[in-house]
Amino acid sequence: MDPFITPFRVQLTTEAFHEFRNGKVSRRRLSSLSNYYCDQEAARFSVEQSDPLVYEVWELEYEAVGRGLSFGMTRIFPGIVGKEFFFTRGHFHADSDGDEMYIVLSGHGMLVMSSHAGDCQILEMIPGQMCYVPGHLAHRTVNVGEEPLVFFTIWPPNLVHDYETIAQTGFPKLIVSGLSGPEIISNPNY
Ligand code: PAN
Ligand code: ZN
Repeated sequence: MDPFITPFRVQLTTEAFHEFRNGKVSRRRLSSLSNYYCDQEAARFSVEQSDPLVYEVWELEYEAVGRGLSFGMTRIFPGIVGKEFFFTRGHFHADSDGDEMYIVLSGHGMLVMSSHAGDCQILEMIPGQMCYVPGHLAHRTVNVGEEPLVFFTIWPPNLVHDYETIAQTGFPKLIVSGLSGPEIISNPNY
């Protein structure tokens, strides 16, 4: 295999990533995420009604090449389960082995980060801004707006994603819809 990656460019839009030849796309409907939501009754009802598409990810990873930068585009649709806004599963980078950059393209979100010890930090996600995610913190993105939240992410190659820990514990904080907008509350199940 050619050890060098061929130069390329791509527009930072979901349409362009959709057309991207080498990337892979995954789509997550609520039925594959329902265990992650606090209000299990609301999750079950919504799955039965329409099983909405919560988010989709286009990504290109260079694991096989062992060099380069992996990158992806995520689009989270607007929506609510119980009082919780739609979110990504969230994960740790195993062995804290890679930082990541999130570049917000459109929409309004919250980036929830947590250490293994449960120290939680939350950044607002605003278009035109970049959020830096240190490799030792689990991260989940939440769409708190009425439009899709779209962001571009870049991470080092050979990074192992650990989903199991968050699937078991969740995050210490939840982002819920309150009377005057998004609110941060403690996760009663954490
Ligand atoms: C992101 C995420 C993406 C989807 O590219 O993988 O937003 O979230 P989940 O992977 O938690 O379902 C990233 O953080 N990559 O490392
Ligand atoms: Zn990540």
